[in-house]
Amino acid sequence: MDIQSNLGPVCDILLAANNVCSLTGAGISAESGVPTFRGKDGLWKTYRAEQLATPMAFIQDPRLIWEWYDWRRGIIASKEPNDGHKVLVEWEALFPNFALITQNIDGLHQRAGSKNVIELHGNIWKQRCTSENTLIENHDVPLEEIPPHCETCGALLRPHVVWFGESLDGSILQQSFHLSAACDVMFSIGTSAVVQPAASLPLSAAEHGAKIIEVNPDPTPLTDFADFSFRAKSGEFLPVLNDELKKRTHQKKE
Ligand code: BJW
Repeated sequence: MDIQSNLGPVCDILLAANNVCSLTGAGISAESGVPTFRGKDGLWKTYRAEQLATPMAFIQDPRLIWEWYDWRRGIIASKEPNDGHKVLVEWEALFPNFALITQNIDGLHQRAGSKNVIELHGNIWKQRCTSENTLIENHDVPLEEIPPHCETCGALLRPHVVWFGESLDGSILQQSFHLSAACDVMFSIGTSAVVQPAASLPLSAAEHGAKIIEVNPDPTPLTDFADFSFRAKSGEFLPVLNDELKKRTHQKKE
């Protein structure tokens, strides 16, 4: 889809919108240098998902799984939010209601400055006690102990993330479907749109009448349902769209 000729129509829709929602995936952090899962150089190319991101794998070999997360925490800690993350920070102020729903566990949206981030798949900087379910924030890189144990009860800690076959937090999921159903415009940014139930959020938004805008260098299963699908890197496209939006917002005020 040609970017220049479609910026105008997208801005018109956005400036008339009350509720704007954005679903992000690993692709928004790609330009920061955080590996995606399924793209070229994705994490799953060297490690098979079913070997590592499952509760069974953790039960069988907690050390291996924690070593993998420790390695990823090291990568993420050394990276910075990019221009795509930064635009979404500005959108919290630009739109009357803006919701940011992410599948990412890297915390880069928050580091960029986004205040309200709905994390569908958890957060790599949190650990959860396998016995008491308590949450502990931990930013050590590298971890002092692998696998780590709960200081209170001694039980094994696990990463506070959602693995395949595990349910997402019920209230977070309910809130996300509610926001998707209520929005006028939904962005799908940097996600392969294959992992459920996250991939259903834009479809639910479309069913309720929202316009769908996809930003991804590659087509996805969502592309055919999107009103606009921009084949672009989010760190490059979002600033261009944002500049155009700001230009038109100022023109409107004059
Ligand atoms: C750029 C870019 C740039 C590159 N700019 N873009 C229905 C049918 C079949 C299976 C299921 C089903 N419902 C549920 C399932 C099972 C499963 C599932 O969906 N499997 C599919 C793979 C088929 N889902 C689950 O198990 C979920 N739980 C659940 O549904 O519970 C109920 C249930 C239980 C049991 C049975 C049935 C139902 C839980 C899913 C948890 C996902 N967890 C992970 C790991 C998190 C922890 C960790 O990181 O270690 O979450 S998997 C991984 O995928 C991670 C991501 O959040 C998630 C999504 O990936 P994402 O973000 O889309 O990344 P990529 O790499 O896939 O794509 C990157 C994109 O960026 C690409 O398109 C690039 O082109 C693009 N890109 N550079 C913009 N610069």
